[in-house]
Amino acid sequence: MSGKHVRVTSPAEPYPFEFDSAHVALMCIDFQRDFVEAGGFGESLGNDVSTLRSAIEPTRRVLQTFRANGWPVIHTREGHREDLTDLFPAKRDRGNPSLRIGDDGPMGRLLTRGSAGHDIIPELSPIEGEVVLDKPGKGAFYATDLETILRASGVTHLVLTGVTTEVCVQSTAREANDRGFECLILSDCTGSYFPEFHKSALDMFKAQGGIVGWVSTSDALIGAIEASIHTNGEENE
Ligand code: TIU
Repeated sequence: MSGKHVRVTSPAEPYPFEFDSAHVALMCIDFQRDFVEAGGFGESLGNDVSTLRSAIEPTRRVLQTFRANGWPVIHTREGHREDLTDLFPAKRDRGNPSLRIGDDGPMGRLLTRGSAGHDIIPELSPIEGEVVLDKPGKGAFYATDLETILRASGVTHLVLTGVTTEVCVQSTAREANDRGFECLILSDCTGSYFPEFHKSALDMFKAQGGIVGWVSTSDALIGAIEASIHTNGEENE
């Protein structure tokens, strides 16, 4: 492990979220041009993609905090092999869309690895040493080696950011919860094409005493991290 080692207690709902920095990772889920920018997969489904942009700046600040402390970051990208052999017909044809995954759009082939739309937006680009995980489904554990990566590095607590709240973020958080990981979703670092779904997904997540996990904000988490580092941080090599 490298970086600052502290215990952090972040204000959260339904009650504070505690973690040891030696066992935490930040997940940035599917911040891809295909979902966030005009001309991508999200817009091809009829969505107003501008609703997701508010999540970018708070996520950038959380990312900066994790990087400054040397804590792990995992980026995910939803998409498919160029030959589409990992694309179920059920996913390709759902909703009888005019453009399908793999078809050409303004940013290249929709939701297809290697196309410009599949890239992570420049504001949140991964840097050297960060995991970039390609996934064919909504949940980041399905058909990937995410669980192996997390267990191999001793991660037990996840801070989740990304898009969209009720689709890939929620699916990933539920998969993580069933595998015994403690999950905190940052409400301002996630976004949905449907504001009411964003709210409902987070309400469901934290209800019943945190039945799936915790919800907080970027400011609350960053403030708690900075306070912990200030009072009792130790430098590790
Ligand atoms: N359509 C939608 O809201 N989301 C997705 O298709 N994928 C993700 O959430 N990444």
